[in-house]
Amino acid sequence: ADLNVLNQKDLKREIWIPTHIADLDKCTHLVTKFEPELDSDHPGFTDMNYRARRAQIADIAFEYKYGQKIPRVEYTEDEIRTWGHVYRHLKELFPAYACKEHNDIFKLLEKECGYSENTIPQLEDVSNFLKRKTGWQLRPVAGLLLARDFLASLAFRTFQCTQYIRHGSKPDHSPEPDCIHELIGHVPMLADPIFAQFSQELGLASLGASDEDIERFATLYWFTVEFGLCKQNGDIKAYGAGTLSSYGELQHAMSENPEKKTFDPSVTAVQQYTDQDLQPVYFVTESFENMMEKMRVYAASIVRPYNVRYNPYTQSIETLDDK
Ligand code: NLE
Ligand code: FE2
Repeated sequence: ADLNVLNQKDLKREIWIPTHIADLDKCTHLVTKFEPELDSDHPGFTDMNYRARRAQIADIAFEYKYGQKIPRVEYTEDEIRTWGHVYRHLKELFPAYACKEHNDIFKLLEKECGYSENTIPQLEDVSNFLKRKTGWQLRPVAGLLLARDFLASLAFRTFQCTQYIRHGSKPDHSPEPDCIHELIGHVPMLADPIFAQFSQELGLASLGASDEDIERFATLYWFTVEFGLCKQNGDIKAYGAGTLSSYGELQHAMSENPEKKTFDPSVTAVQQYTDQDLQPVYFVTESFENMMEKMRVYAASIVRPYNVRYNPYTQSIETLDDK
């Protein structure tokens, strides 16, 4: 048994991990899924203007290097109309359905960061807002990333953030991320100190993990950061970005239809999920602190060749061999 553990440790030591925040320039491997170019079910598949626009915005991400300012996008009237439509619908639902943290920070974003129905905020401005609040920052990404790359960026308090917007013909729900999802779903939560910490720890736990464990961490990410629900004053509220950026999904999640289970990392990590459509199952947590405690216990049970910690002064990962 000892020999097995040793072999496993040696093997995993060979998994490359980013050790400085600039290494995230190399963590940009895309998964080609749900793209308008390739997926005939995508609402933009037959819309050549939309596809050209997506390619144009993707180029910003392909050229981006750590430390640069995120180039601004001048959004078209059509794009702003789509944004405004979703924004209005979501804003009507947030007071009753979003968690307190999201509601509070959303108001702050309207006050301090130019969020409104008529303006799609620029990633550079939002990134600077996040830096001030929790030390998180954004970097532009062209689409869905490999789970290993995406999770690794979280370890550096860096969120890989799409900049294009969903097709205007299907605003209520999108299976792929877009700037509505990132800016309205993720950004408010990343500005909350506890949630910011939770998200980074999930990223740190993933560094150097086996492919099987990456799959489990990605599933945990899915049922927390993307689609998590929490209890607040006896009511169930949404904190997951996938739910908070889709008025179709938010109404669905709050209805009696989907199944709601108690968050438990060892159960949640292996729950099947769909990334195509509305979720049939959600996990509910008592509090973010509680969720973070449970995740720490789970992460400590994973076999890795080393422990890691983040050094915020050098923006580097330090590996600790005393595991
Ligand atoms: N379903 C979400 C939305 O429509 O905003 C996006 C989820 C991305 C994982
Ligand atoms: Fe997301």
